[in-house]
Amino acid sequence: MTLRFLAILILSSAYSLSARDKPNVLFIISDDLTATALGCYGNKLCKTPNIDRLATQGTLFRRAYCQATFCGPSRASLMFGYYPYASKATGYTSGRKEVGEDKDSWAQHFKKNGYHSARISKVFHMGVPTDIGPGRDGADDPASWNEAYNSPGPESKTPGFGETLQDNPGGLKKGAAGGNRFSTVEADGDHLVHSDGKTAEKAVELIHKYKDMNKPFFLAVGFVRPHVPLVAPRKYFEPYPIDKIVLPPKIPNDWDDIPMNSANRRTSANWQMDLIQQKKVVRAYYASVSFMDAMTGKVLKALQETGQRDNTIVIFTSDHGYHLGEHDLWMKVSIHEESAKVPLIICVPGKKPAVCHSLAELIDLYPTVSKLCGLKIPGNNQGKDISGMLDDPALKVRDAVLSSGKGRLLRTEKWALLDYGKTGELYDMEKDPKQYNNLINDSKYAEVLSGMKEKLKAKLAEVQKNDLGEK
Ligand SMILES: [Ca+2]
Repeated sequence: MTLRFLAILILSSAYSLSARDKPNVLFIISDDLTATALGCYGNKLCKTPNIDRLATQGTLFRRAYCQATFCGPSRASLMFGYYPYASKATGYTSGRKEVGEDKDSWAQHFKKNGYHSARISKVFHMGVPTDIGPGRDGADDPASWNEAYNSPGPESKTPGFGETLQDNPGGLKKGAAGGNRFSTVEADGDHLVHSDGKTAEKAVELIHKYKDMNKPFFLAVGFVRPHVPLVAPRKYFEPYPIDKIVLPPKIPNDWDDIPMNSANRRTSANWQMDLIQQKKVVRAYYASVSFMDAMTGKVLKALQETGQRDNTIVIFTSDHGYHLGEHDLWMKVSIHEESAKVPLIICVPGKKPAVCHSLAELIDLYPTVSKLCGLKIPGNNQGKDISGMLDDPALKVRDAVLSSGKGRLLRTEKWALLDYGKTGELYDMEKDPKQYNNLINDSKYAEVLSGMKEKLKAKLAEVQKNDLGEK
């Protein structure tokens, strides 16, 4: 062996060692999952043992918010690191055409910096069930990945006991109707019948394959449940008989101070859902969440079994929250608390488990995980590095969070301003966390209101000023 060859051998093994020394990243994103359905956020009925266990191993963020309360724009925002107000990525899009070819997505940033990047199922936007049925790419961004897989599933056509719970008075129409609505199927067969079952198995396969790879991985795993249709193997429905389901309280005159012109119209009345149908929706939602939790458990188990748990950062979240009957509201798009808040767990090997009450945004994931892996944070990224909160959960990086949907939400620790232009809602989140008492027309709070409006105006101006070009 010549000296020159020996030198190359030593150098190349040193190089691969330093690349392999970086932690892997496993990013798990559920679809339409509200924090209120998870045990680790206080739900006493819905069974989520795997996510709850992950929460005890990492940092659980109790005040994390999405930047848009529906799929496409929220995912484009968190994957590219721009507010929808800045990128204008607000529709059925990955965000790529809006931000341009010269900007790197979060996954692409890792791919360009020595990581093997892979996607399974819905990470950028996909229509559920329209893209999931045939297993299409949806609004994917191919430049983000070294490899990508879709997980087709039969959705509302899954064999089993199906029902349509929305716009079906008296349940006269039998079976689960297709489309984006409250249809449910207590499905025959095992997890592999379903998109999320296939997603979990593919993730397990890749995690085993990556064990001996000479570079770290960035693996993004997208589960589509509990997005409608609410379809899961039958056994996941069994812990939730109808008489165990408790709906949020029906408050008399709750809607008297919610502006009719702006709020979400997805109400029990507009969708003609009686009390039993409402409870059946919650039951099927919980079954879907428990199924998704079990699939999450399979992926985490593979990480453990291959000995990679100790060098992998695990992130679990959802693209936005969801209403399960609060104010008689359902689904997303609303900017009330249950719809704008997201579950967020970041688990970094070697860091102490914690619960963090400081404000955080999904847009912060890109810079934070870059920092944790020793990668440069792109200068034009609009998220903030919140990695310091993992060492000190009392640390505050943001004094307010910004979200959007039907209107704009500015949320500080104490106040929530839901702004619809000419109308709005103002809540004292310390005294009224369920948002029953809109203070916007109460003269006692005029000063608070003008302060929050100024703050929102300044924040919007700040994020819109960024032309995405600053480096
Ligand atoms: Ca979604």
